Amino acid sequence: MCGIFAYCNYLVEKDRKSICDILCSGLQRLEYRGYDSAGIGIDGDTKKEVVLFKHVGKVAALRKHIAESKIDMSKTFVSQVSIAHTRWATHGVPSQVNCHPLRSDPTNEFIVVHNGIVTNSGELRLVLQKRGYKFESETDTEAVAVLSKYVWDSQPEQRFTFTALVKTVLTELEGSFALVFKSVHFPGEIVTARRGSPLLIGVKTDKKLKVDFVDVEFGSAQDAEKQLDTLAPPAAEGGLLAPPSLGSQTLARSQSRAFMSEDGMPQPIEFFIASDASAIIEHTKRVLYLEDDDIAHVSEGELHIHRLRRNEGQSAVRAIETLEIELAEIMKGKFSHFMQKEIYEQPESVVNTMRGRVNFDTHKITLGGLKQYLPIIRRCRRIVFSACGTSFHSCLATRAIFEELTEIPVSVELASDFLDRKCPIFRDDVCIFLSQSGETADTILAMRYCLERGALCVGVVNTVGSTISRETHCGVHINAGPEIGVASTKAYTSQYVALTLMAIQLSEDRISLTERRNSIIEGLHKLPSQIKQVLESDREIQQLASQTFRGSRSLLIMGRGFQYATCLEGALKIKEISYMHSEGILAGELKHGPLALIDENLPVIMVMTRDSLYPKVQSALAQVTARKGQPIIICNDDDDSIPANARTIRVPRTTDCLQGILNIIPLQLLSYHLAILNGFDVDFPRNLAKSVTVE
Ligand code: UD2
Ligand code: GLU
Ligand code: MG
Repeated sequence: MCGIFAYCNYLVEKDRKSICDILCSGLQRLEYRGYDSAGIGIDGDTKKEVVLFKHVGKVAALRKHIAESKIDMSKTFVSQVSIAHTRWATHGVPSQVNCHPLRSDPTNEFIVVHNGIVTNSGELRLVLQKRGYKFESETDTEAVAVLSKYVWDSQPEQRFTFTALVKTVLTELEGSFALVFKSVHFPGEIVTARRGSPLLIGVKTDKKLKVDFVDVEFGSAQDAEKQLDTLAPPAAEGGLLAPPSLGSQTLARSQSRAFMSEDGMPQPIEFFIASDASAIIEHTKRVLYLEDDDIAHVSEGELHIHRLRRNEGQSAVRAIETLEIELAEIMKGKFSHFMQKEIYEQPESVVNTMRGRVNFDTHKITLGGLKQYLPIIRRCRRIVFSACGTSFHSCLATRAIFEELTEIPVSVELASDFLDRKCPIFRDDVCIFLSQSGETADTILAMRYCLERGALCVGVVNTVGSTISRETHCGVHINAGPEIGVASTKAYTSQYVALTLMAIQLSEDRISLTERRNSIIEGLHKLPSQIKQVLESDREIQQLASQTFRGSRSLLIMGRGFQYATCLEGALKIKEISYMHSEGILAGELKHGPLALIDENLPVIMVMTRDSLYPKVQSALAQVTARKGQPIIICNDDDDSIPANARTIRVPRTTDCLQGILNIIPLQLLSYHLAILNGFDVDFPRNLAKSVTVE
């Protein structure tokens, strides 16, 4: 989820200080992505030695830590490889030992940096521990490092190539990752691989490269099967029993034509591996993007790309492209602002929230952090949610499904008001605290108040190691990845998903609700592709913003039931970044006051997706149109009972309790476009801070 950087020089002399500088500058270029700690792994004074430097906090602090060490900075290397990482913790708090590179053992035989989540690390860890391997960190990544050593140790003749070894390791991993491996057994070599997390390789030479692509080397189908067979038997211990085969040793070798010099002599070359181009562009503009399941091997000044097997219709080359973009452009990708980028990340971030927790085949949910506490939570007399802002809305959005599935009374509190009221809290209450940063002052105070009163306190946060994460009895990390834009978008949808998972898990002992739970899990399965579909209406929403709402002073958003939270959250987004007054209104409350505002001029959005309350929202619509209001209707794409002259925003249909995740996205986009039209700084709205650490 965070930043990777690696540097390989071949026949280009560098002293250790320059190498450390290149690594730290690379990491600094990745800082914008957000992170909590940083580290590097470089060659020691002998070929069989690797040295690690790690530090919690900023890269600047890591630099200082390196500068203060006793290591000889003037030592020169004609060829070497080194790796670096900025971490956004998902497994284990930010601490020096959890910081990457992670190592296989105290002698640093194998070291690894990793972005993403290895979901079966728990099982791998158990199997490896049984075989006598020791772990020192709490990370998922360490299992990858230790597994590398296990594979190495299991071949006494040690005839593995580095690539074959990593291939064997990769076949055992589940989850999503970008990985870079370095080993004392393979000095001067690096292997890197990706599955679901971006990686690219920059190439720098004085002479022009002969060709502008690299051949992909495929394992023969037979070979791949042989390898998978030997590892696959899902014996009691998870398939790690069989000795790993030599796999790709017999791979067909095609030359990487690009790196041969004209006269057949080795030529000086440098490679830069990174999770995004911002860290590479100052060194070279020539880059090659890896595809999922590619395994790249850098050694002796050559780059080889391997794959386990060839898939139908897959390209057999990777092009070396020339980047013509500016740094600022790379950081935000094709997006103009972080907020926009984060809105577009939602198909992936919701998957990260579910990763390793939802089994779509067996319809089973496992939130590791709650496991032990489920019986206590199920027995409680009520659930009290406390949160502020967007987090508060995610509680409101999921309150109904909590009540329906658990049949426990649920209240949702704004943390500041909860404290003002000195709300009575008892030992048999379960109090759930939501915060993206885990540092929201009001929510922390509410948590401490409940802790003092003996209630079970549960956290739902995006930041591992944050105050709420540490001080609650148990909880769930939403794993949405760092969010840079002040207006929360992907964290909201991830909180929503995490809370829904929690409600489902709490009710798993209720047989009568099995069908209901399964239909929600099916809905979760389709969510990422449906979010993508909603994002396709961006252009229309942009038009709507410029044609309909521009210059308006105020905007009302109405809905009810599951969609009340959508209205509040949509209105908050609009206020927050476009500075336009906006109000979310419960449609049931219309005739108790807000109807007085309606005329032909006031812009209104009605959230009217299909659920059991649809007829009631229809009647609210009638009340509004009867007052000459001309609402824009957010409705399902298959809904043909919307009045023909009404303007609509169409969204795909999902289970009622998940519909809010799809419905909020057009409103996020709308707020974004309104802010742009008004000329405001979307990522840093005036008067607001990303995490509100004061009361
Ligand atoms: C956890 C571990 C991971 C690994 C994995 C094995 C972390 C961050 N995650 O991931 O290391 O062992 O299990 O399957 O180390 N918690 C709170 N308050 C909060 C949020 C979380 O107390 O606000 C606790 C939670 O009860 C659990 C731990 O922190 O004990 C990790 O929570 P998680 O949601 O990351 O759990 P999981 O199972 O996904
Ligand atoms: N899951 C790994 C960890 O918690 C990697 C996180 C990242 O992508 O930075 O250490
Ligand atoms: Mg917030």
